[in-house]
Amino acid sequence: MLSGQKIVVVMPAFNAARTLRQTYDEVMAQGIVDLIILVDDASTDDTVAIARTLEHVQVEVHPLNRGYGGNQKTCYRLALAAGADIVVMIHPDYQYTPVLLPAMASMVGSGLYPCVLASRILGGGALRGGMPLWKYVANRLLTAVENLMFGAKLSECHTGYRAFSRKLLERLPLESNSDDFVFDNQMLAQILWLDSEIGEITCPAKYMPEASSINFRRSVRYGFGCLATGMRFRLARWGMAPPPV
Ligand SMILES: Nc1nc2c(ncn2[C@@H]2O[C@H](COP(=O)(O)OP(=O)(O)OP(=O)(O)O)[C@@H](O)[C@H]2O)c(=O)[nH]1
Ligand SMILES: [Mg+2]
Repeated sequence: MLSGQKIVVVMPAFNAARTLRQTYDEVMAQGIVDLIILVDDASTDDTVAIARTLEHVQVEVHPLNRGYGGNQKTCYRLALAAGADIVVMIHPDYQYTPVLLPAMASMVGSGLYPCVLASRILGGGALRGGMPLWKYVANRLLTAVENLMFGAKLSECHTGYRAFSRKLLERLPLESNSDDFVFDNQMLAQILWLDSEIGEITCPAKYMPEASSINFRRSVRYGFGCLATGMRFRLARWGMAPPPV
């Protein structure tokens, strides 16, 4: 709880056995989290077995792999059903620090920002944390192009550490989004379309061997998906495509 608001952390998990416990321990150590919802996307390791041993964790298992976006659809649906006032998504691969949870949740809880993104670009956390140079350059270029199309000024559109208010989540037609990684980008486009305020906070990044990292082929597909998302948004602004919400 934070100022009487229920805080639910969602973790879209896929083969996160090696990093789950560490992420969990730090999330709970923040002392504000009421419930963690871990959705397992048909992992082939011990993710589910480990998750089931953890207190305050609701575990949901997809019998078949649906993808990162499909996983998040389940995460947000269950978080709303659990009565969350504030939902924070954090990857269970320990790439983002749970220490920022109270800061992000209070930015949402204050009512100022219905959406808060933890940026690895603001403050230079990405390169310091070992983000491969090609990913960094692609991130900056894609973000620049998308800012133009969205009419936004975000430092990065690609962080996987995000907090949302219940009210905002209830307004987003998330089920219509992709089941793949581009889900994150489509969700952002929907939030921007609603003219919702987005807060950003500096965040360190951590690239270590245990962390899950999207490979080159899927990154390329994700990149083109982002460009398509930006283009559709711009066409919608011009009245030449259906709006994202
Ligand atoms: N549901 C689902 N989740 C996945 C899949 N692949 C990865 N994930 C999860 O999605 C999260 C992000 O995936 P990553 O591959 O680390 O991608 P990323 O963090 O956006 O990119 P990097 O900066 O390269 O690490 C991780 O928590 C994974 O557990 C998948 O096929 N299905
Ligand atoms: Mg990762």
